[in-house]
Amino acid sequence: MFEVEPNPLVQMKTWLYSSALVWTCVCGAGAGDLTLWYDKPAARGMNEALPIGNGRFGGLVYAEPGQERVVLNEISLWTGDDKSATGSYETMGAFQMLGEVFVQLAPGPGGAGAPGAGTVQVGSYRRWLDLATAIHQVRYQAGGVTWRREAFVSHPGQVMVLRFAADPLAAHSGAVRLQGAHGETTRAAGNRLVFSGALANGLKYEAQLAVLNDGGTIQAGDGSIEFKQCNGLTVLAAAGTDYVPDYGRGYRGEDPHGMIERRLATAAAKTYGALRAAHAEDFQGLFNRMALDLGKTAPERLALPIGQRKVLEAEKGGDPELEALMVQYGRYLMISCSRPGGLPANLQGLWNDSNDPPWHSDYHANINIQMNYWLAEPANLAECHAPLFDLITSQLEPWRKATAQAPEFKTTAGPARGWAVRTSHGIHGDMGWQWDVTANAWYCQHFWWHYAYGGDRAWLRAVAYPVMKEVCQFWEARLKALPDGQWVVPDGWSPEHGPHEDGVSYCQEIVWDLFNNFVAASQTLALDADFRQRIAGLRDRLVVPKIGRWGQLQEWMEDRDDPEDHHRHTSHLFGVYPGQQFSVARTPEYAAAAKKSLDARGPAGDVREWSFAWRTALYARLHDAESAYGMFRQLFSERNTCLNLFGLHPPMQIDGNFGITAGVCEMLMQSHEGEINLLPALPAAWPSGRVRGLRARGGFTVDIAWKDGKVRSYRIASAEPRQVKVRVNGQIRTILSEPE
Ligand code: FUC
Repeated sequence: MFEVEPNPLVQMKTWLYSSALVWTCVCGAGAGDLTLWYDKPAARGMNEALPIGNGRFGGLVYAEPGQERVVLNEISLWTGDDKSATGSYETMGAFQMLGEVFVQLAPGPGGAGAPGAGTVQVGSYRRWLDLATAIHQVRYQAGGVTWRREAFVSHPGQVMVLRFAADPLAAHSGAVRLQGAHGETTRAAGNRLVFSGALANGLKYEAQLAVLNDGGTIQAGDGSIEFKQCNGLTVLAAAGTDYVPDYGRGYRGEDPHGMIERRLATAAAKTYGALRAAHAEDFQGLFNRMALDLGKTAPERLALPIGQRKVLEAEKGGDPELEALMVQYGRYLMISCSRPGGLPANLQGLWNDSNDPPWHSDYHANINIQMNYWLAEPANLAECHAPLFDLITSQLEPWRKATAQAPEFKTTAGPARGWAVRTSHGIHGDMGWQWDVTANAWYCQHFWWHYAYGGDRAWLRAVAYPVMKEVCQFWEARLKALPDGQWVVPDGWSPEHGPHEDGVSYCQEIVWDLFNNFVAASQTLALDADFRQRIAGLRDRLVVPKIGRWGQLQEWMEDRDDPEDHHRHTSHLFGVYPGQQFSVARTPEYAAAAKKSLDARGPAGDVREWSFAWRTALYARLHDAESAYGMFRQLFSERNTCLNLFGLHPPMQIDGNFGITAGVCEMLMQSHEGEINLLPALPAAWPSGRVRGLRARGGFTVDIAWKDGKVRSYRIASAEPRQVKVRVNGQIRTILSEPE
């Protein structure tokens, strides 16, 4: 722990030294700052219901008085198969909804906490999601009783848990129903409800509920479980499919039935308190690694429901606790929809109430899936990155076949070597729409990052390196030489913008990034010296984007950028972020040109929620703190986020939620230039604050406390003490990191 100025902030010192303890208190006691709360039930599911999940099994909770309704999702419930790897968007698979649970509570008094048909008045209604515990709660009064509910999805237990209770103790009567989204018949037996089925691609799936009552009685009805005069009720849900990430097995494994039975039986043998405690402990093991304080919000503002705070924040700012909450929401969502052993977050994360969602709720390779994972390493959730690597490696075989068959990739030497991917893909080797030809190289950036931040050499050698090498081989064969000896990516495309042609900046920058990272990887592992040299040579002769006639970073080789073009993509700025080819320190003229281009894109026009997240990160890399903050604030506007704070790209899209967390991490700390730069883009709106637990490349954990816009103390820790360069208030220091 380093004091920048001796002494003054004893408080901050305490905070940094005993950070775990202090933050437990802050998060626990002041749960208001990490709570999304509402005074009305959710009306429109994707926009208003609150998301819960354990990385694989998810729910959208409506919290209606008199009825709980939860949309169920299972992350591997996908249509599609590799016969559709032809590039037809229509035949590509789509992420499916699993079903819904309804728990209807009969109207009181003495019956339950429901309004019925106007028979019981409901008062003091409140529903909320506490990001610190990952537990959704509902509370309201009816018939002189306070009715309470809780809901969460346990990762250790692999079950969803819905709890119904009342204070003082009161009787619950009603019925639990389970409804599949594909016309299944639900069977009821004992305290269980179950439906199962198979999609047209043969994917088998099943969902089950177990109803556990405290007192009273329960009875299986016609596709429902009826409960009478129970003091409380716990509903457990489990679901699964027979999907396995293995092309060799046709992506099919064991029928999920046995596993679901085991999970429900294990959970049913535990008390509600034990399930809840195990869930919170597991979730907090990830969530509490990073804490953020951007300043205090006025109590009047803090007292408002999140919807009103969001409107005020968009209009006039001034709610730093909501801003910190938005950053932490990205982390909450990542932990809830992307865990080791599962599939990665798709366009809607894990939440979907349709069998025909926009863009199939697929994996979009030209910005969206990558943006989903920008936060994983810097926001200290490296484990959550794993599903992305597993999905990519599980698709390589069908992608190789499709690449070899594609006329686009035929060379005089025969079919292409390696693999490429189209703009959209599913989980069964299926792909749709156009080839996004440099997406293979962009995917490799994530493999490299995971090593660069975490330092696991064995993983680099066994998993990342072979993937990166194969993509380098693809590009070595595909690049085209210009008469002057420079190399271009032939026939590329700046996503969804302009013509297909050679030397598009987006493509040049992504391939540069791949080659640069590959050189570092092969040096680290001391492998393939000759190949490394060839790749380094190609990297150094790749056409570098030019600075154009109005001082902009050109999007194409020809200087045709229009300063009035407000397109949503900022693809040609990849080299600033998430790449690192251009930076303020190393290539100031390119940084200035990138800023020209970015300013011209502007906040209006053809912009989406994810555009603002990307622009926040870009301005942060360009050290333009106020513009970065301006872009971040846009996320609170009605056009960019829903009431439940999901990114709004109708009905919702999750990339902006993840991207904005990454963008703010870049505002607070950067580590791409061989140094750890503290507060490179701190806006005036955050004069004092603290962050604990950011991750920097090289395996460092970074805590910073600042006041009056200046770093006051910081701590850099790593597994082994190591020398590290730190830029503090503009000055470079070399320090020894502290043990973790
Ligand atoms: C990209 C974007 C769209 C949308 C889609 C899912 O193609 O251009 O805005 O986010 O992905």
